[in-house]
Amino acid sequence: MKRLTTLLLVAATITSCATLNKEQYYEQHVAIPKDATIEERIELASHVVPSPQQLAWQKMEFTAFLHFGMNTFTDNEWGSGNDSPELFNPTELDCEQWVSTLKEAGFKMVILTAKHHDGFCLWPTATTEYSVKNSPWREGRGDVVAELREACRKHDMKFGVYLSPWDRNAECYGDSPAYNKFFIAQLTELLTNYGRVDEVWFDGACGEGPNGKRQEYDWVAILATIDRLQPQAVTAIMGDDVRWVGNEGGRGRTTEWSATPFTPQSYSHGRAANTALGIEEMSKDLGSRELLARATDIYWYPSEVDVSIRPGWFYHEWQDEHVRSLANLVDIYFSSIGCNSVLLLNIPPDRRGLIHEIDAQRLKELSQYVETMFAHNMLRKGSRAWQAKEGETREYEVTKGAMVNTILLAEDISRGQRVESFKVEALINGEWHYTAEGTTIGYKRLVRFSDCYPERIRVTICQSRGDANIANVGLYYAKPIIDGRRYEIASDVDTQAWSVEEEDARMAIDGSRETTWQKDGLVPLIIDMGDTETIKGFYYSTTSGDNLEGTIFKYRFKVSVDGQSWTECVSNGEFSNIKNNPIPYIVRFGREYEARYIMLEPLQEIDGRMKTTIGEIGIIK
Ligand code: FUL
Repeated sequence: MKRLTTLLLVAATITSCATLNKEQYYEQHVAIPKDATIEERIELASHVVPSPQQLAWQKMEFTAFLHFGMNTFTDNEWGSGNDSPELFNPTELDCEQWVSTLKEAGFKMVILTAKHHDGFCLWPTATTEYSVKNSPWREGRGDVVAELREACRKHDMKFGVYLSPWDRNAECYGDSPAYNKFFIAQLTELLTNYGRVDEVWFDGACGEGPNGKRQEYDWVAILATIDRLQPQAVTAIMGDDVRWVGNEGGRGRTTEWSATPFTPQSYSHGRAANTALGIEEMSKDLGSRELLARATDIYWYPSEVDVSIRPGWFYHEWQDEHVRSLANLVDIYFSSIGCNSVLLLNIPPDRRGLIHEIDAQRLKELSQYVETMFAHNMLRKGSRAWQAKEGETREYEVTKGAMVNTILLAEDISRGQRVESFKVEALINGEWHYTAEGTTIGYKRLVRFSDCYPERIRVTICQSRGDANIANVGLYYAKPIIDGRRYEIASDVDTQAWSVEEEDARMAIDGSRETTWQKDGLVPLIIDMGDTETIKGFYYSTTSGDNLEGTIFKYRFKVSVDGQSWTECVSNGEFSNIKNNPIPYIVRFGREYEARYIMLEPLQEIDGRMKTTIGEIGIIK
């Protein structure tokens, strides 16, 4: 881990066994001289390597997130910070059940939301009264962080903490120096009182404090605290070791460069440097030659795919039937671990304080699937190191009669990431057939292709930044999984009989979020349900596509029996986190309303644009 304070170029000279040439490597960062040619830039990029902490982190591959806290009990995704600590009361909390379930499923580390945006602390902190110590759970003497830490020690599981920088409860939030002090005090408690911590996760969400001012975080001091107290820990997202992949849907990039000009956002010049290059976390291209030609710095800043096993990050009972299917989780596995990323899969404990049976069962299925898939490498001598020149091909013998459909390729990233494209051919009945191709490899790349019975396989490194250091080639069979499930929510009242003023608004009530109603401006949608209904809530989905323009963030929901006088329903008025996680949102009012007419009135779009998009809207009875 290299922090701002030590962000000077650290060059390690090591000997490359195959060539005996001395090569210069740059741990975690290299500055590109202004007048460097493109060849020199590529050479530098290919010699940026991970820090030992980053390498150890990458090797874990499979890590777990545990979102648990006040939201578990209030059914929220983002709490307001005003919910009473009295509400936090898991009846059967058992961290050993969490850790043993996750351990059996093959996870190497767990990261707990020690504090989410609502500010409620899962440990009895001295910094605020808003914590477990004022809850009825264990009569105020409980400490979730300590219990989880102990379970991790017992089951030899690595442990990490999520500490939300955004805090909707702290009065000093927005008073930047005061809050930075408060936040560092919380971090210090977590990093001193609970033994070893291997990852510290700071998400990027940020709001205004009660004083209306935006909080300016002192990242230099925050990261220095980690460096001082837990130097082996990697810092994620608003840290400089681990980069957010750019979405919360489990989608990695097929071209994923760990050596990237993307500057960590926690560096004071981070945003400006990225804007100058026209890149952000979501950008498709974070490492091409074209980007290197314009870059000033290259970082080893590998990607982490964080995604929840359920639609939301926190446990909500209604989502029990929407736990991701095995097929979906396997796709996520291929698109994260199989795309040069670490997978951080969220499994939110429920109100009992247990990992729910459905989630536990799905994890079991996933680990069995992965275990079966990788049980037999059908290719001989794949783990023999191969220093491949650009254009070079290597042939491998395949186990006789084996049916295969997946290739695994791995680079020795301790010597940088270099492969830009590769292809795979299979010898079937004495003839070579094109089988698969890809761009980057990095730590690990998995590519699926149609089932076949090859006698031999040949891999060609088509384009590379210098010699590629191939550490492993494997050939496997991934069993197909039949799964036709799609995630839609159906309205509790049949929408066929509903009427809307404009014909295109039917798109918002046709039972599919693939079809959307879109308007310029923040335009309310009024629906006449035909009959008066007693309703308990509603749901809203934005489009299921990638362009989220018009997605509503803040809203008012109103009902009327005569279409003249309207009542605003009780709700928190925001589809929290919808920008990052654009799933259908269910809003429950906590009481009933009589309604014939309903109105969803947008107040703010996710990026402040004057546009409204409704993929689907429906009623909960
Ligand atoms: C986001 C948060 O807003 C979500 O609630 C969740 O914690 C996710 C992992 O990070 O930024």
